[in-house]
Amino acid sequence: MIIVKVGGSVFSDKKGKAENFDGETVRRIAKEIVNFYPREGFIIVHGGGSFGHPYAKEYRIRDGLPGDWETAHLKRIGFTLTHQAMLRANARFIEAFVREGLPAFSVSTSSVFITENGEVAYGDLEVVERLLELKFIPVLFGDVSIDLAKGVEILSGDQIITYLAKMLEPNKVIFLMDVDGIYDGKPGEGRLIQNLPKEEILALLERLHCTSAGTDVTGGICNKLREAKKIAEHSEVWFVNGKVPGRLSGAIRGDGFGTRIARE
Ligand code: IP8
Repeated sequence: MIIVKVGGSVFSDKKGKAENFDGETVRRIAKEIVNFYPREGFIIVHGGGSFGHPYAKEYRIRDGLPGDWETAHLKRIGFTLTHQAMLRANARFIEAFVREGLPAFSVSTSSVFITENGEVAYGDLEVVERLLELKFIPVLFGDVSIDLAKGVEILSGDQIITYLAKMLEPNKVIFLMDVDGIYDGKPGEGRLIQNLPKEEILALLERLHCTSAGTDVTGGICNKLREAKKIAEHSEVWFVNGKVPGRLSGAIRGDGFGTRIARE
């Protein structure tokens, strides 16, 4: 089984209009998967892109639920609006996959996971496992979450993948991004790292100044790298350009162009 994370910047322009969706790219991703399914099982996890992130920022969901009624009430509304925006993104994914003949099935993240400070504290994967057995393609997404410490939180698709990798031990986890992989510098600049040993990730995080969050409410490339370090305990990890036709297929086959972190 392979887990594919479709980053928000692959299916939408994060700086563009609210809820813009690159249907052509998502259909092409589905077409690439058609060549491997059902010999290979897949779980898809997509990010927030121009759907979830603007609401999450506006309503400061990551700050948690405050004590006073007025502010908490507004936050509850924002929590719901963020989730609804993610459901709209998810519906677009399901439609595109089904159109290509893939039995993609929506699994609503916030109904399956509970977090503690943004990390999965509890996840019920029974339905996901049964769906896989029955040859469905579960499609999860970065979402809001009920949080044991803060009341409300954002659960990033990257955190979900770490949990799924730990529990389900996939053959591979593939992160689709809008750049060719992990760079020894700013994304898209510097040298592309084609083979990244797990034990070098910490030093790379320091070189990339990954001490503060980027533009995403969930921390962009730094968060991905931190999660990749944990995922590599359970699975091979790839970072490839999801905007370029054939790169996903290459990563699935194992001879692709991008960054590979071998499973240790
Ligand atoms: O883009 C964040 O998911 P990510 C989801 O995978 C929301 O980090 C709701 C902002």
